[in-house]
Amino acid sequence: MSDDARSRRTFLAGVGFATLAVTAVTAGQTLAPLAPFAAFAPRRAGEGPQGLPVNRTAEEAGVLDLATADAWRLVVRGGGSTLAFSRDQLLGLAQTASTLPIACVEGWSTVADWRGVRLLELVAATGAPPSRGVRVTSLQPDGNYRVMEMGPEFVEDPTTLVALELNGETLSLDHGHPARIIAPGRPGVLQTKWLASIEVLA
Ligand SMILES: Nc1nc2c(c(=O)[nH]1)N[C@H]1C(S)=C(S)[C@@H](COP(=O)(O)O)O[C@H]1N2
Ligand SMILES: [Mo]
Repeated sequence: MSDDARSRRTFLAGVGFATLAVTAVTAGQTLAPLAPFAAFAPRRAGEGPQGLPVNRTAEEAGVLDLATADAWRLVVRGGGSTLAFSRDQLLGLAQTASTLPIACVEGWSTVADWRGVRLLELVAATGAPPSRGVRVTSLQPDGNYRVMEMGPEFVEDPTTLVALELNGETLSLDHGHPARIIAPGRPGVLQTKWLASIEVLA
């Protein structure tokens, strides 16, 4: 065993309790025993790409290929129609800025500047009435955060976005590229990253 590996092992033995505690509070996520520890650094508030911590990276979520594919489209279903938007097409729609926090139950909350298309506008484009909830599905193949539902009060809120930019830059892969949801007053778990589709609920 190399010196590095040995000191790492000693170090990890010392944090056994902390690792256990983190595993317990993240129950429901499928994580290898040491994975939560490895993810500590980027979860510290104020750190991470684009000045915002990362809850789960694109690689960890298994979305790298789909999230970087030219063929990616955001599918929006409602009012009897199915629309598909490329990222460029979304950027061609009216862009709205929202300053909203991500508040993670794991103990951090960071305010960020988001820019993108109002969810309300995408719902309206299908012809569906605005006072409906939506079901949002991520590119993620599995896991608890793959599907999320949002009530009409959030759909109608003009600050709720399909975000394309974060803190003045193109949304990074780990923060949900090509597009993610950002809505006011919702727990971080519901701020779905790596969008695949949005369905207007009946
Ligand atoms: N698809 C998907 N969206 C997700 C998650 C996830 O694991 N998968 N994590 C959620 C959680 S728990 C939080 S706190 C935020 C964190 O967003 P950030 O990593 O961009 O800071 O994303 C949310 N959106
Ligand atoms: Mo979170």
